[in-house]
Amino acid sequence: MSDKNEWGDLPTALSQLLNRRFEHIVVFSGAGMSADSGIPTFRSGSNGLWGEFDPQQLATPDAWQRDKETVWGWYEWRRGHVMAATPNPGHVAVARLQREFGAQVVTQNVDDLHERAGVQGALHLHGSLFAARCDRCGARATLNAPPPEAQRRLAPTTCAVCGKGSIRPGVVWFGEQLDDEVVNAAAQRIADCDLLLIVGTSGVVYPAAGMVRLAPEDAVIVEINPQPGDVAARVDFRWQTTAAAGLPAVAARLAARH
Ligand code: BV8
Repeated sequence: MSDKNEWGDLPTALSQLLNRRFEHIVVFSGAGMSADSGIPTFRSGSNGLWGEFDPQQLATPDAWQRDKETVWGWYEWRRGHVMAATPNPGHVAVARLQREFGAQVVTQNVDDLHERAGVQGALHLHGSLFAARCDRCGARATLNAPPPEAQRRLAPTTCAVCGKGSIRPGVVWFGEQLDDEVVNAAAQRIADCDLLLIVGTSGVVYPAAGMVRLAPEDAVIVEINPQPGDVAARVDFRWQTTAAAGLPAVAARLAARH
């Protein structure tokens, strides 16, 4: 059952759930948020020249120690792919939720599509493809444009500060700790929310996935995902749709209420 109205085919039950004023909206996004922008998700997307690798094998300190050039080639391909992509209507809707209702973003994603759609202050639990640092002294490094064509193996640059380390991606690899400050700020946001939109995550990567449990008992929790994930929170409504279709409808519904 859905209301045919200006907010698309929002299911009636969800429309009723959203029929109130929310003061603290949080969008918790995963790789599915960017799927409609052509960015492969972590568990089901194509992996280009690195097809023989499971992304989880490449996104580790061991892979970096074992074969920096393969790992760096992969990250630079991904960075170029994101730069060539554009924010999808889901990203645009999240920026509208922030502009009109002060919504905040906590994301597991390492792309900058939320920011390019206009979102400010998104917390990146797993870092960013657009940050880089020395793997030895930790000095931040600025990145030049990635190579125009994917390079299966690409030598990382040597750190200009210590002259010994290699410049690595500014992301959190499997087996690495998340940044405490980012985690604490994200936890506070979710603990204060009255509407939590969980978008495009399989909910399998911890500790990020477990953070949705911090939402208050009386918060409304909505999952937007074509295949419902394993989200750790109690969910009031699972909408089996894409981020690009679901989020604009939710934003329009909330705008009609406010
Ligand atoms: C930690 C950055 C502790 C890198 C990422 C053994 C050793 C060490 C740790 C562990 C271990 N075993 C388990 C762990 C914990 C591990 C973990 O959780 N593993 C999982 C796989 C079991 N976690 C960690 O290692 C974390 N650190 O625990 O440290 C510690 C303690 C002491 C000392 C040292 C350490 C660090 C985890 C961070 C990993 N880095 N990214 C990079 O990107 O290269 S995680 C990576 O997965 C991405 O960030 C991605 O966002 C994230 C989560 O995946 P999802 O976002 O959910 O994406 P996924 O593909 O899974 O799902 C996509 C979803 O979208 C699907 O549900 C799909 O249906 C949906 N979808 C598809 N299309 C659409 C859509 N939705 C909407 N619209 C659409 N159109």
